[in-house]
Amino acid sequence: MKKKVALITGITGQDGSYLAELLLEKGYVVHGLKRRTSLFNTDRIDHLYRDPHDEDGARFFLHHGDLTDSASLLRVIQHAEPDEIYNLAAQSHVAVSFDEPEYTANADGLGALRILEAIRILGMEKKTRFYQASTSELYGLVREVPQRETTPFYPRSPYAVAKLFAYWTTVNYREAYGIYACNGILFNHESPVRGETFVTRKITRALARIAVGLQKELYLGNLSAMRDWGHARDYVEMQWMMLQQDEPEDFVIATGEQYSVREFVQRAAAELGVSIRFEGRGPDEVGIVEHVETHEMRMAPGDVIVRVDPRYFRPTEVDTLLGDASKAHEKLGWKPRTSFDALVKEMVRADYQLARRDALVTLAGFKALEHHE
Ligand code: NDP
Ligand code: GDR
Repeated sequence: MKKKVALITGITGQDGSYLAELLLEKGYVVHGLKRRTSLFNTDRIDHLYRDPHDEDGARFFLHHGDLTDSASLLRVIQHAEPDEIYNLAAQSHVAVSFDEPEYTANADGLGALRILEAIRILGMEKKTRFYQASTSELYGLVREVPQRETTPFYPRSPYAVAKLFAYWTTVNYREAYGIYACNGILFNHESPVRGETFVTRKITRALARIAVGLQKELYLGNLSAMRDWGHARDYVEMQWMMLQQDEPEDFVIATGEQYSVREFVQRAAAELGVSIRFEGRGPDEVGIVEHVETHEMRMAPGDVIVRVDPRYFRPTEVDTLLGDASKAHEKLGWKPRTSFDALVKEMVRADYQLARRDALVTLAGFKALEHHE
């Protein structure tokens, strides 16, 4: 039987790496679109890559291209002839989208349109299925709790406005041209390979580095923001499931549980055996170490290790998000497998290993060098 072929944009990102792994496990031929960068950007997928010179039957291919460059998209889609396209590429940082609104609109909004147009221009409307990485940020200023597929949208950032354009373009191309095109409205999902500037990873990485003595404090923005956090590994499975149905539909993917940024900090610290209490309000709030269980930690009761820096406040904030994924559960039998506690534990453990390695190199390594001289 002919192997299914998938094209993943954003393959070098968090979700791209988990999805590529899943599709390769399922026997797919996987093509990925990657940007040209001055430094290597394939850390997350290096373990999947096989040099085509070394092996017959390689099933994983990378192509240079960019969502802002129609010609590159046309070329790659024409070459790969994919049965499924997963459009995961985006300037995905909400705060950065306030600094780069035009670029964000171009990549995140028009990017989806360019791919859908390429499918049309190449006459692949009946062959190629399309997944659009839509987001809970579409709900923004929430009008209903919890948020589901029918909840009205109210985007609160250039990122969310761009994603709104892509959402409706996907719906329109489905209705106008009969393309099998779906939106996955995914709530926040994290993992040990989450980008280091998103709040969960920023927290687990910083606490781990404070624990080994590489850093003193962690600066955060709005500690009261509430999010519905799941695990990326569980969510990419749903991206695939959405493209295997008889009819294309849009689905919310979420855990149905909500925590604040402050609670995430406390849970992550607890994983290291440290309890933290918060004192003060607004920009003056601080996180203070209350108790430390093990001698290994470079922290002591009374240490202030978390501070608020208003630089991280957003011009318009999304205060609270909570998803209702019952449609995905009822129609596709999907349920998240990883609990909040298990997610935090996995992230903290991974970052603690990295921090210990860095500490060894930075502290012990330099000492060894000095000794040598
Ligand atoms: P990441 O930021 O980790 O990955 C984004 C990917 O897009 C990277 O591979 C990046 O390449 C690539 N990219 C960025 N700009 C361009 C461009 N102009 N052309 C081609 N590629 C580009 O995001 P995630 O994996 O977390 O998210 C995947 C998708 O899902 C995104 O569209 C995001 O907006 C959306 N989403 C994410 C959620 C989450 O909680 N993670 C929730 C809901 C939606 P490079 O490596 O070179 O930077
Ligand atoms: P979000 O994720 O904006 O929800 O978008 P992020 O982790 O950046 O922020 C979550 C909440 O935490 C607050 N916050 C901070 N955020 C960051 N990044 N850094 C801080 O120091 C900080 N302090 C507090 C934020 O204000 C916010 O309320 C993510 C991205 O993956 C999007 O691409 C995706 O669409 C949505 O999730 C669903």
